Amino acid sequence: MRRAIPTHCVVIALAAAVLSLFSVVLRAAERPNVLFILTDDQRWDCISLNPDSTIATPKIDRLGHEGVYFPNHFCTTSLCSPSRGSILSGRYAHAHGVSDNFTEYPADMPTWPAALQQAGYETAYIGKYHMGEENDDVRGGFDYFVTHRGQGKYFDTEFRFNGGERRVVEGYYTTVVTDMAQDWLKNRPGDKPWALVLGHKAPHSFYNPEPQYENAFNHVNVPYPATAFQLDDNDPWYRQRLDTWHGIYGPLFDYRKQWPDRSPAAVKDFAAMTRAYWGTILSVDDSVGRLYQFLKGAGQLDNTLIVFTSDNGLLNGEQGMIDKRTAHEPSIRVPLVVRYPGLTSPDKPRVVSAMTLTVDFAPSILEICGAPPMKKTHGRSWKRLAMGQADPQWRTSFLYHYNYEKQFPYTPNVRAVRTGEWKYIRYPHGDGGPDRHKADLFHLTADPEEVSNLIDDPRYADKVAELDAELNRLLKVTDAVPDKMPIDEGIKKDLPDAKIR
Ligand SMILES: [Ca+2]
Repeated sequence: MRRAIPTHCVVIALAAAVLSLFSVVLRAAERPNVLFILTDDQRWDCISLNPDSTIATPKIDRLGHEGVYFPNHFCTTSLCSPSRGSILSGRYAHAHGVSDNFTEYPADMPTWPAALQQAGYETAYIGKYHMGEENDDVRGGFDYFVTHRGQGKYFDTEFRFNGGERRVVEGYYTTVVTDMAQDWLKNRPGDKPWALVLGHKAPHSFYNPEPQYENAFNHVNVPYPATAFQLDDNDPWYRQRLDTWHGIYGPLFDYRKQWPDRSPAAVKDFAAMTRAYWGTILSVDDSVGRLYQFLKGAGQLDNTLIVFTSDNGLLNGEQGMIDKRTAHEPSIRVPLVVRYPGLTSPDKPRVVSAMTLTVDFAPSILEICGAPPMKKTHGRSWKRLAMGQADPQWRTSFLYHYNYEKQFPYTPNVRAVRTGEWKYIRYPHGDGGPDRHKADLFHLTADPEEVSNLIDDPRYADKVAELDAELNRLLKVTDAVPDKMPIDEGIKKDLPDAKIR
């Protein structure tokens, strides 16, 4: 005959079990691992959480279906190295000092991985780092560091391992760095929490998809965007750019051999380029799926903060432009998806529509990991937003800036303010005198494709004055005054040096 267990014993046992479970959850919640996946030049509408996406990215989407999707995430400078500097430091480019693609990240500038390392994390960087064009040395803040010089290649890149030997690793870049990430996670000594930044080359130009995805989009018709032909109310520099390295009639990263070509038939080159760009992202999606399964198998999926994002967006023909750098939406909008059950339960996914920025990563990640915040950052932690709590102090506007590059003379200096409804873009000459290019004013909620420049319409004079004052305020609060920038030497037809393309 079974003996009845006294009720109070059951209650005590249950309470103990709940407490122990609670403490496990609490420990995990305090010190999650961090997997930060950083792609290069991926547009915000090239993940299928975005309903306008042509491509399907089910593995990236799954992070959002089990976590938090930020559809209004932006970079503060749409250029690789300055943006990467902002992602690591939480500061605007003028404050961290990486002002172009040839500048090293200052050795004494704090980073969130270094802050986690100091807080007891084991840290690693694997893949494209790209601050300091030819430097593949180990950088501060990382216990393990694998990178390469320059942009890397889609096939057979020469990597340098922890500052030691350089070795060509055969295979497709995206697959190779995913293998390296898994190897590091498998063979890591000790039981510290870890933080790994995985830097992809994809989908950066020149686009070379994996053979299995070379023809994945052959069936998709790819016309020029309508906005490419609606430039009458913009400053002449827009039209001067059309035939250049960064223009829609230009060489399109070698997809067009004879250029400029303004004939309608030349759209075939544009289509081929676009399909290749999309193809490279399919391999990134596979990589995300592999890492997800790996973490799941290792029992680490739910105590890891997974962040999927990119350094900047990409203009793919919009406004007649190829590449990035300008303040237009396709250039500054970036995907951001986060999965961590400490923020939201996987069965309660969340969409956070607030405007988030690259400079928010440092404060957000450190707060989620329970590490002390860094000083002098310009961003804000979105932890509360990701947990579904209101943050009445959240920004309603932000500063975007870009400095003219002699090496890429296709974009003027840019100083812009974006709100939820408006965007105002100035193109200062750089000598402190009056602007020589006409500004842009776009009413984003009515005109999301930025077709109508309202700057000359007297009905919006008050709005321009208001946004100009807000731009000046934002420059001040981000420590950008005096606002130094190069002299704008104009839009040029010259090709950039072959080594830095
Ligand atoms: Ca980039």
